Amino acid sequence: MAQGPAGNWDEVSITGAIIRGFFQEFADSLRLDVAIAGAGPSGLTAARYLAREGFRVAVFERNLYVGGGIWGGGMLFPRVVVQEEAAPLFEEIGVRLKPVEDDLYLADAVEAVSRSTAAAIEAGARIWVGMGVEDLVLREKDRVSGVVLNWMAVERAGLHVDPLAVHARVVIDATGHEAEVTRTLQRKVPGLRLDTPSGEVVGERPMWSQVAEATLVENTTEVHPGLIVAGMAAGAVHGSYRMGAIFGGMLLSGRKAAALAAQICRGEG
Ligand code: 48F
Repeated sequence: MAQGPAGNWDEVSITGAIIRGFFQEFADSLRLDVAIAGAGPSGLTAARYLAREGFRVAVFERNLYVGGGIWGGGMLFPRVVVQEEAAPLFEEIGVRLKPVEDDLYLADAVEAVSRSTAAAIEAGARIWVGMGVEDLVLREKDRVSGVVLNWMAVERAGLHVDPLAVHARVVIDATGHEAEVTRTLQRKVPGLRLDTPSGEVVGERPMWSQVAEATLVENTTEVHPGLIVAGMAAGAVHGSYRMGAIFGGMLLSGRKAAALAAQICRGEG
C-alpha cells in the first residue's frame, strides 16, 4: 500500500496560513505615516528611505508585479542607465554598475528591480501588489489623508465593487507618466489649484533627457497638502520633458519625496 506523505499539514493549513498572514499584516497597514501609490523606481526608493527612518510606510501597486518601467530597460533591452550623481543610490543596495561612456553607468534591469524591492522590504516597508489607488481620502481643507484602494482584478473586470480605504499622513504619487493619483484629485475637486506654477497637471512633454533629469528633483514637491509627487508623475504634473531609459532622476526623486514626507510627518513641513 502507498505510504501517505510526511507532515501534519493539509490544504486547510495552506489556506489558513495565507489568509491569516495576509489579514494580520494588512490590518497593520491601515494607519500609515506614508502611503505610496506605485512600485516603480521612484516609489521603491522613497519607500526604502522612509522605512529606514522608522516611518510606517506601505506601497500599493496596481500590478501583480513591482518595478514599473524598469524591467523593459530601453525598448525591451533590459539594461538601465544612471548618471554619476545617482550611482550611489544603486550601489548602496548592491546593484552592480558598469561604467560606460560619457560618465554614465549601466545596470541590469532585473537586478535593479530585485535589489530595490528587497532593500525596501528589508528596511521595513510593506508592498501590496494587485491593489490600485483609485481615489484619495480627504479631510478639512481637502487635505489628503489617505488612499482609497481596490483590486486591479475588480478594476479590470469592470465590477461595481466599493473600495476600502487606508489612512496616511502623507501620500506619494509615484504612479509614473500618467500621474494618476494627482489627476484624480484634480478631476474630483472642482476648482482645485495645485501648488505648482500652473496650478494643474500639465502633462509630460516629448523627450529631452538632460533637462528632464535635471528638473526632476526640483519638480518633486508637495503639490497639495498631504500629497507629494515623485518620479515621472512629478515630471508630468509640472509639465517637464520625458527622459527615456535613464533612471538616476527616478532614484533621486524618490529620495527627495521621502525627505519631504519625513518632514511633514515630523511636523516640520
Ligand atoms: O512607471 P513607473 O516605473 O514610475 P516611476 O517610478 O519611473 C518611471 C520609469 O519607470 C520610466 C522612465 C524612466 O526614465 O521614464 O518610465 O516614475 O512605475 C509606476 C508604477 O505605478 C503603478 C504602475 O503599475 C507602475 O508599477 N501604478 C500606476 N497607477 C497606479 C499604480 C495606481 N492608480 N495605483 C497603484 N499603482
